[in-house]
Amino acid sequence: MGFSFQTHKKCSQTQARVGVWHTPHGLVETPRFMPVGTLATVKGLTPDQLQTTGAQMILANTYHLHLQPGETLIEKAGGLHPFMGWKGPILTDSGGFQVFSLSELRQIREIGVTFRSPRDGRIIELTPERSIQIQNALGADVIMAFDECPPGQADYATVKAATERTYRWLERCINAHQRPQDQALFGIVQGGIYPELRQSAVNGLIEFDLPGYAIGGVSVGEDPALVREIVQFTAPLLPPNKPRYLMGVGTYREMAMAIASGVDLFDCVIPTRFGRHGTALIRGERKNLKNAQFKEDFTPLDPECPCYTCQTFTRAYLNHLVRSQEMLGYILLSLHNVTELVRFTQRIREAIIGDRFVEEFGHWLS
Ligand code: PRF
Ligand code: ZN
Repeated sequence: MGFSFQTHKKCSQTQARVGVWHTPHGLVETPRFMPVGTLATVKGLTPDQLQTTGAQMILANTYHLHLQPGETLIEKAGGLHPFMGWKGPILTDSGGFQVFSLSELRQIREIGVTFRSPRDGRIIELTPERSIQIQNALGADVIMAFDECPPGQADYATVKAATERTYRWLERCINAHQRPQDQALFGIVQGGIYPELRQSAVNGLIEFDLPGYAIGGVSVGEDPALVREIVQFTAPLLPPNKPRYLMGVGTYREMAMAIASGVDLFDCVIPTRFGRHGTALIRGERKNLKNAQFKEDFTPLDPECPCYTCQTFTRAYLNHLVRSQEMLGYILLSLHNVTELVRFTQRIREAIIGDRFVEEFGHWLS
């Protein structure tokens, strides 16, 4: 019932690898994109629809679920799985990152972070222990360490302090974790744009021999050209026999590049956020379905896409729905977009197996 990760195939030209990861709620075939279900719902999609996208593991957020409806209620429901009706694996993020991107009056101290609840103005404290306690109650298969992610432009001294604090917080997370048998605790590598800090963060993390490792602090406002360098430097430092997860990154180019560096898992809100804004992802491009050019376009979004949207509806119909602000339009686009990004990682997986990764996806790697 526990966790095991095997890599079955390595690319001969890059560090890309194909793996199978067993979790208490089923398999994750890597590399793979994970859709985001912040509030215990991947917005707009039922679990049945979500399953048809090829998604295996999905994400939820400690920060949001603690505020609403609260982990005590979810625990009473039997945990996130029965509460939301998703039978596959789930990962929860630890909350610190969301406090910093979403809350007011936030303060960070050695003990943890405090912030004002956007719901009722109450001051809330999240510590490493509290985050793990909440995640133990939520009951996801994978839980994340409570980390400090400084902004992308932070100077060396600031990032160094945050990276060292993240290490001390990891130790507190490990000590607080009550369910190591059925919940895998992942450590998070911080270190910003500084290779030497990334290296010392990795050295600290691997001491604990955790069941998986994440790369955090990427795509947080630093020069986008540096994302690639950081991931290329950091991913190969992580133990090869454990899953590697690049947090909050999910564009085509960044995923292809990260997979080439040996990353296995990704998450991003792009497919559902774009869906809600009437934008379709089609083979690497973004198309706004509101556009007049689709008004009389009686072809599917992508004739090769197996999703229900592409198998059933035309661009003209989607154009009509989006222009009329009908919710079905946003649902159908979200369904397609999630399918498209999961399928992108599935196609890469198949290409690695056939030793055609660089040949087929090389244009994303330059
Ligand atoms: N830490 C955590 N969650 C995250 C990040 C991080 O650094 C990022 C950065 N891309 C996204 N989500 N805990
Ligand atoms: Zn589709």
